[in-house]
Amino acid sequence: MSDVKLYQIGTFAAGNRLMDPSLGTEQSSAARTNAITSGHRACRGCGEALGARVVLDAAMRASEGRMVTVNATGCLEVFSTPYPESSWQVPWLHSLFGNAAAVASGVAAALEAQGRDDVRVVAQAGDGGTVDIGLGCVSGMFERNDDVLFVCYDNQGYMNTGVQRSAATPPAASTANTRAVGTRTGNAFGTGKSLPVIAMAHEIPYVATATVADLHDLERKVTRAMSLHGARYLHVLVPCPLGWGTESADTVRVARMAAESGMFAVFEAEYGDVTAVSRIRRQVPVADYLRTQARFRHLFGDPGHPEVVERLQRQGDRTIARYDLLGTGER
Ligand SMILES: Cc1ncc(C[n+]2csc(CCOP(=O)(O)OP(=O)(O)O)c2C)c(N)n1
Ligand code: SF4
Repeated sequence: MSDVKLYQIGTFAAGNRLMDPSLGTEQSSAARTNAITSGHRACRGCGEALGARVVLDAAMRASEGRMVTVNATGCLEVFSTPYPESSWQVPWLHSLFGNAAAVASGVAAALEAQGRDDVRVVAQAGDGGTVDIGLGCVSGMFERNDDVLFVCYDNQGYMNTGVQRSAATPPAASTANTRAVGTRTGNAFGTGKSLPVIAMAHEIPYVATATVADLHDLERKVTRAMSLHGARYLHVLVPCPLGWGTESADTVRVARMAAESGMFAVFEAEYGDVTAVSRIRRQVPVADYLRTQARFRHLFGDPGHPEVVERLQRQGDRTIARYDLLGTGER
């Protein structure tokens, strides 16, 4: 007889229920909230699925399950709700691609009109639905200080529709509409925008960034955001194996390298001022981070584009200095 292997794949999986609770992971605790169930159709190793699960589980715990989620069109919506199924265990509304913030503001206003202050509102969208088509609605929500936590899952492109560039796509990345062909080196430098910085400019109560490499940090930031009222913004870096050309098993490692190379700053801000940063423990050369991803492959061919890699290294160095990520105090 062959050995029976038990895998820890989710709270209610048979393997987890048969194990002694003291041996199980936190995920296997029956008391753990479970906002999104397994069985959805995200790609293997999808950072967005991992990020959304951790964010919504933490929000569910913080609100004791009394919450409404508004979800923009994008991968997260598509892979979690193939009609007539749904993976969501929380009240969940699908908005248009660009108006999740406006719909969430409407839900918050309706709750206020009903005199309900016990139900919290969380909006979520990809980077396209946040930094591009959603920007006006997001900015309006910030400006009015509506009582909504808006979460952007930043996979640095329009993944749902076939990996097109967004304003969060890094320079030199090859995407469906910034192809690296011939002398072209992918997405142009000097384009795009930082939504966390734009959110801070609105001086809203809370802005934070995080990655799926540090799930405790992500949970803590959701809990902090849920303890506050008014407009709050959380920007989570979520590697996309399909769009980035990374190995499915490397999602967490790639997210960690993004932070440790300075290509993604992890910090918190309140009312427009940075209040905390996650220091880089072991700095990683930007080239090592880029090499993990096929979307930057053209930079390392023969002859490759060492001048572009150097420019990206300078960008990482600037971010490290701006947020003092090495703790040297040099800005
Ligand atoms: C007005 C409008 N234009 C285009 C689309 C098609 N569309 C659906 S999702 C999407 C891209 C989503 O990208 P993003 O928000 O970054 O989320 P991701 O899929 O990467 O998670 C696009 C272009 C649409 N639904 N509505
Ligand atoms: S395309 Fe990317 S974001 Fe979409 S489900 Fe696959 S891994 Fe996740």
